[in-house]
Amino acid sequence: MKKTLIIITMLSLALSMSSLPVLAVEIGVGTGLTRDPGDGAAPIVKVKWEMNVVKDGNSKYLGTDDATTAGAQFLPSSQYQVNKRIAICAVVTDADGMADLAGVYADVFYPVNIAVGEHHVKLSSQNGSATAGCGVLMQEDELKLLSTNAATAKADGIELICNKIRTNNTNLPVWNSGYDYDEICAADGELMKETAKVFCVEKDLSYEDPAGDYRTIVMAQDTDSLYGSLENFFKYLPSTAFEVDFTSVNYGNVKLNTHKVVNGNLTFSNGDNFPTVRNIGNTRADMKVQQDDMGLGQTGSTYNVKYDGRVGSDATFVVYNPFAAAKKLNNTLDLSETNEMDFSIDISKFPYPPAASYSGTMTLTAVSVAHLTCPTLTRIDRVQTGFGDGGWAGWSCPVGTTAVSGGIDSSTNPVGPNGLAVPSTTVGGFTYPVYPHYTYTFPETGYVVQDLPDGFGNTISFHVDCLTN
Ligand SMILES: [Ca+2]
Ligand SMILES: [Ca+2]
Ligand SMILES: [Ca+2]
Ligand SMILES: [Ca+2]
Repeated sequence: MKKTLIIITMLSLALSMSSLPVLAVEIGVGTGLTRDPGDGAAPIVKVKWEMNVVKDGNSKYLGTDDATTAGAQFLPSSQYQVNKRIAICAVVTDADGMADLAGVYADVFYPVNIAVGEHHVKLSSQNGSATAGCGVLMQEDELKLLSTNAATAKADGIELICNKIRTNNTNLPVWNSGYDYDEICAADGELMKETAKVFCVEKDLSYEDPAGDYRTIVMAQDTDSLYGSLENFFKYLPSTAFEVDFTSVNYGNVKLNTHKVVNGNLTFSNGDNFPTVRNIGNTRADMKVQQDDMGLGQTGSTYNVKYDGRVGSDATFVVYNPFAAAKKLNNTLDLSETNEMDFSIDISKFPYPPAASYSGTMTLTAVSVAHLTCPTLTRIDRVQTGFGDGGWAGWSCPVGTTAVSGGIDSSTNPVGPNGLAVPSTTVGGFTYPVYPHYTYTFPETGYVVQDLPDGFGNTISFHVDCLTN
């Protein structure tokens, strides 16, 4: 009986399938679920830290970082496209047993309010967000057991946190409340009993990731979807560094009182005779230059030669005199930016007797410049009373910001056309910048509203969102 039933069911299924219409369009289907709250105990991240990936002669982590300050600090490589690799580690336990642990993860976030600029390129591993900087998620990684060798796993974990780090870098870790070295390293403690274990993952910061404080959350999840977490910040220490593709600047044939310019280019290629500089640190940088008189001497107290230079063909030249203090050049190099350096010379007098050629020394240095900041969005709410029928009103964004969105929040009568007052937009037949009630002066932008012509006046509440430029 049962067998017959199954056959019939299968037949009807086959029939109904063959009669299904062929759909030529996509259908969006909503999906949903609720997380099983589970029972049992949540995992606990007892302690976490970040460290260098440097190892001892036995291929075991040394547990170091790059500054003695509490917590983890790291120096960038200050070398073009050479990453800084760090390890993120944690001691995790679950009262239901280590087998109940489903996974341990680390989320690293870029520093807040630091924009990376247009030249920054993310590593392929930094796939947590579409963008970089401004506090977004850099990436999530899964931590694995420090050692998969059952024979040494316990000893390896104890050696790292209870010996190397506790002894040599004791202020490195951040502790969950109620835990410390005495607790986890006790002779009858959880590491010894293997009811807690050390998990680690290695990840890369790029040479150009901005100096700053990186929020790091370690999260442990168990099979009941219960989780415990612990977060801190590690610091990517600032290093201002640059490299150039030239070891000399040859001004060539120079005539008296003739401003002679040596142009750079955007191609970083050693010895291409077109000066190029690139930022290989993790701060923004201004170039500074200092130069001797190339043996051209003085007339009275005035040098017979002066120079100028700039970074980028959009920049204004800055003049510098021989032996003067290092002069800062325009413009600032953003993170990992490559740009040309243009130099020029202007000789007002050749000393007598003139030589056939002159040579001297130029010294280039760089100084750090504050990071770019992130755009912020501010909403302005406006209640406009006393609209005549069909009347207009609007509101502007503050100087330094641009209107990016807006809308009507409420009104006492029907509202007519309304929209952003920004270049290339039209609202109610009027195109920016001229509206019946007001003419904007670029770069001023805002939001404009017309009452609907229907025989009634109005009170209209609207808002405009202003983004910093
Ligand atoms: Ca559990
Ligand atoms: Ca430290
Ligand atoms: Ca070049
Ligand atoms: Ca009206």
